[in-house]
Amino acid sequence: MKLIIAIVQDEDSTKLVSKLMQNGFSVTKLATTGGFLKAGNTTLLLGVDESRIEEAVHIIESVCKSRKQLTTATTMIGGGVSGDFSSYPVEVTVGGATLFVLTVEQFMKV
Ligand code: 2BA
Repeated sequence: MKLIIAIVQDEDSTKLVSKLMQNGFSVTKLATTGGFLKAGNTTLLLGVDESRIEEAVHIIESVCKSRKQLTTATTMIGGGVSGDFSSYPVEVTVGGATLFVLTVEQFMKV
């Protein structure tokens, strides 16, 4: 068995969980926060038989869209001598999905 850890955007999570469940995958949904944007995202845990990894990844790919998001970057003005800072908007592309596929040593329900 493998464990897929999928970090997806909140906007895609409801549709993605429904589609995975309709196709017989078990899913645990966690509310998480991205370190860079400090904005909410969703992390899904899926215990998947090795033979169904491709199918799960295909479903995730079909639902999760990449989007542009604005964040703020800060820079020092005047080489930092005056201690002044200026903020400016920066556009980043987020997603579709960030996936980690791990080998599960043991799977038990007790
Ligand atoms: P965030 O950390 O909030 O990152 C959101 C988006 O900001 C990233 O999208 C990427 O486009 C950009 N970004 C992140 N770090 C950056 C940096 N140091 N400099 C410039 N731009 C940066 P994605 O790559 O699609 O990542 C979406 C979310 O997936 C991330 O949210 C984070 O929660 C997670 N993630 C991505 N890679 C990860 C990794 N290697 N380990 C753990 N979590 C990861």
